[in-house]
Amino acid sequence: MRPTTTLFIPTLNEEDAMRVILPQIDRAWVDQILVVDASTDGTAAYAREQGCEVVVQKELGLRHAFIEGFPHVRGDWVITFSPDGNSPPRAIPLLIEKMKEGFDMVIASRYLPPAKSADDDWMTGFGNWLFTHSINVLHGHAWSRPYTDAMVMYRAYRTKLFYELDLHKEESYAPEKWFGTILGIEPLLSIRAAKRKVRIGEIPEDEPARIGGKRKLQPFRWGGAYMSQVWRELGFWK
Ligand SMILES: Nc1nc2c(ncn2[C@@H]2O[C@H](COP(=O)(O)OP(=O)(O)OP(=O)(O)O)[C@@H](O)[C@H]2O)c(=O)[nH]1
Ligand SMILES: [Mg+2]
Repeated sequence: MRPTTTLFIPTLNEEDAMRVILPQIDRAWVDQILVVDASTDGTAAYAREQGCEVVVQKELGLRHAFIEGFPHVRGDWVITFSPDGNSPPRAIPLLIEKMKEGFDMVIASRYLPPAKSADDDWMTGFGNWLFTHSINVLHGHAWSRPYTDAMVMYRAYRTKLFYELDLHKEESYAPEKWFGTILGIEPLLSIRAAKRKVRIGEIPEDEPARIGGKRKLQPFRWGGAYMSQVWRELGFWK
């Protein structure tokens, strides 16, 4: 039987962008579209109207969207997708094709030529470079086929990987407390996938600029907390 795929879309007030992006997604590409929503605008109503499943998030923060949403994922594979315009829908079938080659995770890299990010400023560009290379060097991914983008949300992976890497557990995210923030899951996913030596592939994909809405990224808090995670993982979690 062919593996099934869930498109996983976390949303925090992204109605403007969702109205542009959702119609570009061919429903035949995936088996389930799951929107995990924390919005106060019309995002959830629009997603329902478009036939998506909507889970309303209880605890705010990006990683809680994943922890609360994952039990609703039915696909063997999950594609995590930013609906703000940063994830071009055309890569959905390309990620699935690449997964069929036998990878556990395939990343839509913004930094694998010829891809480019139009959403980066100097700080996110430098930050993403620094984190990606720190993970490659410190977590042993440098010598095989290094990540070119360990930070991006847009990627496909075996749904079970989320649990195998203990990404559903509170203790995995402890450094966020020191910085008074709630993190995303991608850096830790990339670190632990490298530590476990799972099969990781990449395809190049551009990151267009965000459409409408507001940026939620907290560069300093997240930067500090992510860097703490990178170092903490040297000793924590085998
Ligand atoms: N459900 C849910 N979605 C969130 C939350 N925080 C952010 N998101 C969504 O996750 C996606 C990615 O957001 P972020 O990684 O925070 O980045 P961003 O705000 O787009 O910032 P840049 O892309 O760097 O400009 C966007 O669609 C957000 O709406 C949250 O607490 N809950
Ligand atoms: Mg974005």
